[in-house]
Amino acid sequence: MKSPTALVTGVTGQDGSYLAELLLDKGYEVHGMVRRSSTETFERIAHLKDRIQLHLGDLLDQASLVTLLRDVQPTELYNLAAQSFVPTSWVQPSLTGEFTALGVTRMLDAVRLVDPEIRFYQASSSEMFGRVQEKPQSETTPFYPRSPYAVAKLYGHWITVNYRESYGLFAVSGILFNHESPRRGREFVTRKISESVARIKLGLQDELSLGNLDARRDWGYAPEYVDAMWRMLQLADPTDFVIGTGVQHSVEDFVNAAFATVELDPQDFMRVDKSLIRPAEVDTLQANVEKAERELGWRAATQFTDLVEIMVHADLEAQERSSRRRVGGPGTR
Ligand code: NAP
Ligand code: G4F
Repeated sequence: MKSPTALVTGVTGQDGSYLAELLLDKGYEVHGMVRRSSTETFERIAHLKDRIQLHLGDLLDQASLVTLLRDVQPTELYNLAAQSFVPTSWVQPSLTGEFTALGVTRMLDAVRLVDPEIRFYQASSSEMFGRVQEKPQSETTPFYPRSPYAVAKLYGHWITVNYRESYGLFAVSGILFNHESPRRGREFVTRKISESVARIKLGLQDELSLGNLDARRDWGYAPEYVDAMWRMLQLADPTDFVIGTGVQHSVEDFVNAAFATVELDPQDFMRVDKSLIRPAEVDTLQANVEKAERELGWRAATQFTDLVEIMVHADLEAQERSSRRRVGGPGTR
């Protein structure tokens, strides 16, 4: 029998790389959509390159999506591609809308036209809760987006629900709270902190500049979250889920835990940079994961302090590796 076939958009990103690993482990034939760029962005999937098949495609280009689905004939489609960095969405609001909002419609239309039996996962976000209307946030909490990114994600969420209801597609929206790992993009706050703390420990950097230290997030470990995505597509009927740990911490908590990992005092290195404060902030996010625990049998396993340690240790190793390639190598504070 032919193995199940999955297509992952955003396969070069944090989640795409972990999802590709998970699907390979489960015996899937795995295909990834990548967009053309003058330099390759395949660092996170370099170790998988002989086991997955990559295809050119872009969320901005409807024809490329239709052709891709015709060529790959997936049974499952995970739509993870997006402009995913919130601050950039104020600088490029229209482009963010094209990728992160209309890109979802283009993908759903491709499914509808090529093969409506394809099971479709949409990467929705807890940012949609924005100025939270209820604590903690569940699948029934009203939305109040606070950035062009969150507004675009909300469109992507509702168009997924709408195509499910209009055309009977097996289309689900996973409303995921922040999830992090050593593969997290360097501009997101957790990775910015873990990498800076590692560099400070090794004497390669003097200070860490951050914006709002009071923001609170529900941070989990990314490899566990891609398992929740897969579980959603195995259900008998399509339905949406909130995925998170149910526990929240502040940015300052993350800073303190990261410096504690390397036995340094944050007060000696921390600086607040007001230019990093956002035009409109999401102050607090915390997931209500009852539905996921009940219907998916999914629960976050990695605790906050373990996540911080995983990230700081990975960045220490990465910095030490690259320093060894430089003459002299690093010192240690
Ligand atoms: P990420 O690391 O930023 O990866 C984004 C991916 O999207 C990259 O592979 C990128 O390709 C691709 N992409 C961007 N624009 C594209 C376009 N026009 N056409 C094709 N591909 C495009 O994001 P992530 O953290 O893995 O998150 C995955 C998804 O989940 C995103 O949709 C994000 O918004 C959403 N989400 C993330 C979190 C989280 O905490 N991580 C929480 C909730 C929702 P390049 O390599 O070419 O740039
Ligand atoms: O790490 P962040 O940039 O993540 P944010 O904005 O919560 O968005 C991430 O999670 C969403 C899920 O809720 C995803 F949908 C989205 O794609 C992305 O993955 O910022 C977290 C918090 C913010 O409140 C921000 O103001 O950290 C605060 N912060 C303080 N100083 C900073 C900084 N954020 C960044 N990126 N850089 C700073 O220097």
